[in-house]
Amino acid sequence: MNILISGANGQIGTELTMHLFQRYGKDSVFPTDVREGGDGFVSDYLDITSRDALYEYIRTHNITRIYHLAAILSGNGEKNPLTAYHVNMEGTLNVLEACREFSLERVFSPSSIAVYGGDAPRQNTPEDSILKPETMYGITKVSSELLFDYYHRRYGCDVRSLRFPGVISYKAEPGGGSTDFAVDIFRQAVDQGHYSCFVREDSRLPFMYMPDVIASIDGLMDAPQGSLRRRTYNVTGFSASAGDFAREVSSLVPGFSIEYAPDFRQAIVDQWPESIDDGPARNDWGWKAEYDLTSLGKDMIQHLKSSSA
Ligand code: AKB
Repeated sequence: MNILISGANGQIGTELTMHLFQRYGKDSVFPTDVREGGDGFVSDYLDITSRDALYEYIRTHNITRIYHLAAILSGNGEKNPLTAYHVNMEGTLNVLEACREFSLERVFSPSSIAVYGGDAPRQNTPEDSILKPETMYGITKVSSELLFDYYHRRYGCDVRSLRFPGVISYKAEPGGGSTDFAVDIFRQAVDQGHYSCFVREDSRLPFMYMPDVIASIDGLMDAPQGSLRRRTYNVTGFSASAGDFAREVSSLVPGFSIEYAPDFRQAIVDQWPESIDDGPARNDWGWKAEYDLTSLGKDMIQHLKSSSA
């Protein structure tokens, strides 16, 4: 198997690349991105919005599987809606067309809680709720989910997706999402002892720690086709408010202080569920998160302190 990763230098890509190196061997994994960077590896330049460039790369490296992570997230998407539309929609369509044309064995691409809008229930939200997002990012993610269903139904493409909540990790920084406060708070606590939070204290959202994110991707991608009853599954770890994070950080970093200065991202998170139902993922392929806020908090602070020492 030869694996292409798009968006390999991003928050999930950085850790997924290292994980897939270990699992499948470095010679079988091809990290790509349009950005410089990459922690522990060098990515090839690949603009996923160019179908010609993608096809050329697939032919050259005999790619058989794609993890398509490249996307503009919710916060940056509201600053540049047309760029978000272009990157997210063209990228997804090119990957799906590649899956069909090259008969790829399997494709993974993340979706997001951003598919929900204010009309969906905010507690324990199931997959098949009303999906009327108000951000460009959310609109592209709903459209991508529908395209995954279409390519599977019409062409038999094995495309799989997970609706992630806010993702928390200490290695690569998140890139312009509205849940980034839950990462920034740990980083700023260790660096400055203070954090100015861009959402209100009572803003409560679902989250997942990176080891669980990687485990969920493996779990879905390893699941036998026959066990899957849908293309896109909700997955979640725990739900917490900005105030819960602040209390957790205070217990780990003496003297930590926080102020709340909501900006445009407040309106985005106000549309998103406080918790989501991941029952179908548990039932169909045995998904179960390991980390909660307490175990994640300890691990984050320990790693951030040792890397800043
Ligand atoms: C964002 O905040 O945009 C992302 C997401 C929830 O998909 N972290």
